[in-house]
Amino acid sequence: MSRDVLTLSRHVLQQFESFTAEAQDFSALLNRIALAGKMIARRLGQSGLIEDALGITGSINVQGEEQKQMDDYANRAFIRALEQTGLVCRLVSEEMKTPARLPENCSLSRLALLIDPLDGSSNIDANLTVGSIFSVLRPLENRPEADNQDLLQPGRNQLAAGYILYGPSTQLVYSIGKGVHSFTLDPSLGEFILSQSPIRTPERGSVYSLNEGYFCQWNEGIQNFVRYVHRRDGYTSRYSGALVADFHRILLQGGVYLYPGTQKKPEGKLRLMYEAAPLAFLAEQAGGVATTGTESILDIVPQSLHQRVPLIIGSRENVMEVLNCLQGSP
Ligand code: AHM
Ligand code: MG
Repeated sequence: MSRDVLTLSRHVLQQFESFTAEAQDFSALLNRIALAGKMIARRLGQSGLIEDALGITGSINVQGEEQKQMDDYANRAFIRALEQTGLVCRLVSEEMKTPARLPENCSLSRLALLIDPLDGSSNIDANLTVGSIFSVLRPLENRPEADNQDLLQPGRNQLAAGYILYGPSTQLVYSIGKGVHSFTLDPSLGEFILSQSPIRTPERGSVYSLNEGYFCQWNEGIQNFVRYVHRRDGYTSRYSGALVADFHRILLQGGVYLYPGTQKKPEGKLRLMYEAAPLAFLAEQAGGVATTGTESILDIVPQSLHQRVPLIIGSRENVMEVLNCLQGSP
């Protein structure tokens, strides 16, 4: 089939190489994730026109952050897209303290979906890029009443991971452990069509991406890295405030993204299970690296669903330069 009509669901089937029930389930699951992405993209596109699309809900989420109207909409879009599909039994979200249970799906599905429904939501009210991040795990228990401890698995156990980027076009990037592939939403067809496959991250890039406003709160190692890039020719700074957008640039063009811990918050800001781990899975699949500074993101065994973790992710050579600086030898 010609590349210009290779849809996401067809691509997932092709990745499995044989037409098994598992292949069909993953194809259907990616299709429903894509549906949530289309709903969110449509709402974002009209957000200046619709009442209650912008601003805050007045609620504080499990992270202790003000929930935006679009955070709430995006979370509900994922739940609605997955209800009564038989595809996902539990759904963990940045916006919900405890996972949503979809008991009607549990007799058919042994999968759990973990999401950051709207990443970078501080960008929304200024009409800037945001994203959604997802990760698929197989729970160790299959009872609807399981207490969710069985979801605390290292990122290497992910069966699939990806994100949707709501930029000038809407793109979906995913991996099932067979390389990284990107799709662009064709609004006239209402379909995500293959646009780049496979994606390989360059061994090094010129971009470093971190919020330098926290400079005084970082440890000496991270400060060393920032001083190093300021001294060295060939580095340029890019930081959008949306992890998905900053990571996407680095995935394609190389460089390094950092969200380190601070002296007050050594664990940093980003959540392990639905932000750092899925992006780490994609980074490694594309030939890149993701680490806390001391261990690989994908090796961490989570202690809790909403655990935070420092993140250094991107091209192999750039990440090595950060690690050298952390060890005191820039
Ligand atoms: P969010 O998921 O609540 O939007 O928070 C995560 C976001 C990332 O997208 C982004 O890289 C980071 O927070 C920005 O944080 P800061 O404003 O501290 O630089
Ligand atoms: Mg986020």
